[in-house]
Amino acid sequence: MESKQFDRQFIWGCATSAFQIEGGASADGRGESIWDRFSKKPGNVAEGHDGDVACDHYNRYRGDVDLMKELGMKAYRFSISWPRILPDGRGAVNEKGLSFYDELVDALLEREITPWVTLYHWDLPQILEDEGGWPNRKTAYAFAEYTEAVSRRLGDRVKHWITHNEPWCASILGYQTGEHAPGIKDWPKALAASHHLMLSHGLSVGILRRNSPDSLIGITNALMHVQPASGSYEDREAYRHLDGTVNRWFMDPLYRRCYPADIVADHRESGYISREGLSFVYPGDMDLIAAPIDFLGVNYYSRQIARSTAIPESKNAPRDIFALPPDQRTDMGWEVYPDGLTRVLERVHREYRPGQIYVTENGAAYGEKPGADGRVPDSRRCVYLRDHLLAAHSATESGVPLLGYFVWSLLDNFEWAFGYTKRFGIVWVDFETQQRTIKDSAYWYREVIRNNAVSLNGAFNNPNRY
Ligand code: IFM
Repeated sequence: MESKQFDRQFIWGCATSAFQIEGGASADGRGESIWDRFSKKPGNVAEGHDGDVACDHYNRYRGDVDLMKELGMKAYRFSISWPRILPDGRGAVNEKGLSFYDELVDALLEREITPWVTLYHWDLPQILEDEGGWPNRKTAYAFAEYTEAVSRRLGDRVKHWITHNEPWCASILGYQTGEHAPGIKDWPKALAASHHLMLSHGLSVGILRRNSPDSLIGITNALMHVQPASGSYEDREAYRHLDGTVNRWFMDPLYRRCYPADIVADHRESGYISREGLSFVYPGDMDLIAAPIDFLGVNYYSRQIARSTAIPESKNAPRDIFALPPDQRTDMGWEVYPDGLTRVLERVHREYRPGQIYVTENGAAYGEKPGADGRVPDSRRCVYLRDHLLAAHSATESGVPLLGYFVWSLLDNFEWAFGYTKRFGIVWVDFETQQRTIKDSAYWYREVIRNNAVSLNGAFNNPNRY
C-alpha cells in the first residue's frame, strides 16, 4: 500500500488545554478564571455547560497518561492553569497547584512522553480581568510573574514551551466579538489586548531562557488560509483585511518587529485607534516581542473565504464578511480543506522563516458515538486526519521545516462557547460516567505513529486491522 514516510525524528503527539479537560474548579486552592465566570452567565455557553468537572482530568490524569502511552504518543501538549498557580493572578504561589503539574510532568516522563507546556490557553485569573484584563498593560507583567513561577519549578524537566495559544482568539474573540470570555465587544480594547498578549510573550521568552536552559521556546498562532471569494476589488479588500487581522497582525510583530501598516491604517480609519497610531505600543515593546524564538506553533483547521458586500467608497463598511462553501463541513460548520494546511505552512516558511514549525493543533469535531459493540466508528475523522497529514507531508517536501504534529484533541472536551456539544477527541468521553473509549481514529493514529508514515488509502472501519 502506498504511503508517505515522515522524517525519523518527526514528533507525533496530541494536545489538550487546562480549562477544557481538568475540572477540579475549586480543588486545592485554584482561583476563579474568566471562563468560570463567563460560562456561569446564562446564554454564554451552549446548554449552560461549564468547566467545573469537564473530563475530570485533575483527578484522572494518571489514567489519561496511560491512555496516551497505549496510543503510542511521543509528546503531549497541555496547558497550565494560571489561576491554579497564582489564584490572585500574581503574588503568592499555590503550592498544590504547582504540584499537580509537577506530578503530571513526571508521569509523562516515566512513560517516555515528552511534555510540551503551553502557559496560556485562555484561562486568565478573573481577579486580573477585574483590574482590566488583557487591555491593561499590567496583565503582561503579571503573566511574566506567572511564567517565572512555573518555569522555576518545571524548567528542569520541561524542555518545550509555548507562551500563548492563539492570541487572536484570546484578544479578538474575547474582547471584540465577545463570543469568548470575558465577553467584551470593544475593538480598541481588543487591539490593546492583542498587543499586551504579544508583549507578555516577549517578556516570558527571556524568563524561560533563564529558568529552563536548553529548552525550545515558541508561540502558537491560529493561522487561517484566507482566499478572496472573487477577483473583485471588494473581495480582494475583504481578503486583505481578514488575512491582515487574523494572520499578519500576530505574525509580523514576531518576525518583523511591527504591526502590518495596512491594518493599522484600517483601524485608524475605523476610529479604533487614535490618529497618532498605536498608543499602547511603548518604546522597546516591539524588540521584546520579536525576541528570537526557536519555533512557531501553527494551529490549522479550515480556510476562510473573504467576501465583501461593502461598496468600496464606504470606508467603514463591514469587511469581515465571509461565507464558507456549503459542502464538506465538520460539526463546527468548518470547511474541510486540507490543501489550506500546505498553503499556510508554505507561506509561513516563505514569508517569516521560522527555524522550526510544529502543527500544534489540527483536528475535527464529529459526533460519532460508541456503538453496541463498543467501537466508535469515526471514519470521517480518520479521513480528515489522513488528508491533513498528507497535506503536512507535502509541505515538508517543498522544504518547510515542519518537525511535528499534535492532533487536537486527545479527549472530547469543553469546546468553549459550544460546551460539550462538539467532540474533537480521538477518545470518546462519557461526561456522565467519565468513561473513556478509544475511537477508531485513535487506533488509526497509533498506526501512523508506529509506522512514522501515512497510507494514502486504507479502510478506517475495521479496528482489527490495527
Ligand atoms: O478547542 C479549541 C482549542 O482550545 C483552540 N484551538 C481550536 C480548538 C477547536 O476549536
